[in-house]
Amino acid sequence: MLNIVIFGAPGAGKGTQSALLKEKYGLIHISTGDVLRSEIKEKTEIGLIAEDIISKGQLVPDGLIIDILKKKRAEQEHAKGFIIDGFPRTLAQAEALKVMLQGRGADVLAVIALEVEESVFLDRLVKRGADSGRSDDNLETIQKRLNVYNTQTAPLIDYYKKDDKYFGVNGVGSVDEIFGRITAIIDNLK
Ligand code: B4P
Repeated sequence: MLNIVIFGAPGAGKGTQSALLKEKYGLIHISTGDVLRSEIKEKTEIGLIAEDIISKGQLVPDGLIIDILKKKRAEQEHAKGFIIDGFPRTLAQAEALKVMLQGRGADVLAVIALEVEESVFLDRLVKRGADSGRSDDNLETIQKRLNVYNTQTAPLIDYYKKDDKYFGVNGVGSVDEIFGRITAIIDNLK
């Protein structure tokens, strides 16, 4: 089973590249950010909890997001593999993912990290905020998200390096150039 985690700071381009990878390799794309935004739109119980947290740039509780991922995976019992985008974001989530996959005799093949300088992703997110109307794409919230990334999510880099699963990719360039860098890594591992 081909399980790829797309990793990176907010606005690194995870969603953009995941959509292309899903097509190329015939995988199921699970974006925890997209799931949460859809829950908010439909005003579900989860959406009501997540709305305020996301607009403040914080992470929703681990238990809630882990349940979402389990549910999404269970819905796709016979999938060839998954592109997991925006998850894990904490060490507890990484451990939960490991256990979830091991239960099916599977593992994460690679964590592909899009490495982008702060000035580049700040610019991208501010531009996206102007079009998307996303409550978390304004400068003040983006700074908070960055702080959350540095304190809670960046420690996962060492976690996956220890397992030789971490692959850093230069996330600056055209979307096609970056896609080429990622597929070169995946094709080499398959
Ligand atoms: P996400 O939806 O994961 O948001 P993101 O990190 O901002 O997006 P991404 O990196 O995918 O950027 P994109 O491709 O769109 O999370 C949102 C929030 O949900 C989190 O802050 C958190 O509150 C919550 N959440 C989600 N998952 C969670 C979890 N596991 N645990 C707890 N909470 C969780 O790219 C950004 C912009 O750049 C786009 O406008 C795009 O067009 C542009 N772009 C992309 N590639 C480009 C390129 N090569 N050149 C120029 N522009 C480019």
